[in-house]
Amino acid sequence: MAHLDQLAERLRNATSVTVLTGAGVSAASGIPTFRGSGGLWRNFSATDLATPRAFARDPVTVWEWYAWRREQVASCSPNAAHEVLARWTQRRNSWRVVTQNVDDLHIRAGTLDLVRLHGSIFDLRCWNHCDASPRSWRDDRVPFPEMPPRCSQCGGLARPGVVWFGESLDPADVKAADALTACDVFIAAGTSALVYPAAGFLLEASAHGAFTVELNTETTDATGSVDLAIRGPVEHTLAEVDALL
Ligand code: BJW
Repeated sequence: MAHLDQLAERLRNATSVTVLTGAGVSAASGIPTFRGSGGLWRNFSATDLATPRAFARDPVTVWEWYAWRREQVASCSPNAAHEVLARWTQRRNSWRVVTQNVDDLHIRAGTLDLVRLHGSIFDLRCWNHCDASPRSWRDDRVPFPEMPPRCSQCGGLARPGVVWFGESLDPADVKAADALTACDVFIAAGTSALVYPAAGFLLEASAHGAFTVELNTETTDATGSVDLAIRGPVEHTLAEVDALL
């Protein structure tokens, strides 16, 4: 309780708050995390499938994985963590959320001005970068009428509109997230803090003088460097802290 009071006190005195979210925030909604025990799919490591190389080698298997995840996300609802964060962004201009999650649960909860570092599972892109198609387009049909889905302009393969390992994030998203590290309180919620550049934002916030917080069920590489680490399910922690504000 002392930790929750400490966080609530910091938040009450804060003008700007940035919350970086990861897969743990959607876990209570029923979406598996990447590196947890439920994060494996068939005989593959989830992170092995999230690469351009995997797609080039076997687009059907990669698309089956994404189609399965799209179905899962479509049947899930936002949980208390998404709802609290959405309310914070609605009530306070400078309280913002930056997410690594490709699901749309922050959006469905009503989060304003969300920065989506790793794209959206409901966006598609042309694998051949054809000139006729936009950079990405939304297609939330679940299931797809044909598998694998195709680019409607050139008829070639479409790919998921997400950021895979080895790919650059959208510079505008990185710039936006970077700017949000200059804040009073920076919270890393439900992320293993292993994947860059997202994992670096916590240290950047600390360098800017932010009070840094980790909300996680487990210890991570970031635990030793934050000002306050609160163990426990983020959906409970955020609901309890919100009630103290
Ligand atoms: C709970 C909970 C509950 C559970 N409550 N908690 C600098 C240094 C080293 C390496 C690099 C670097 N810069 C770039 C790299 C390479 C690479 C990288 O970071 N590799 C590391 C693994 C070392 N980064 C990239 O390639 C990035 N691109 C880039 O930087 O381009 C320039 C460049 C390229 C190459 C070389 C150098 C520069 C792109 C990264 C894209 C990541 N994409 C994915 C897939 C997205 C699509 C998809 O979803 O399919 O994004 S990988 C996957 O990991 C996904 C996630 O967003 C991301 C982060 O995972 P997250 O959210 O942290 O989830 P988990 O599962 O890891 O953790 C969940 C946590 O929740 C756990 O801690 C649980 O305990 C906790 N939890 N339930 C609270 N209820």
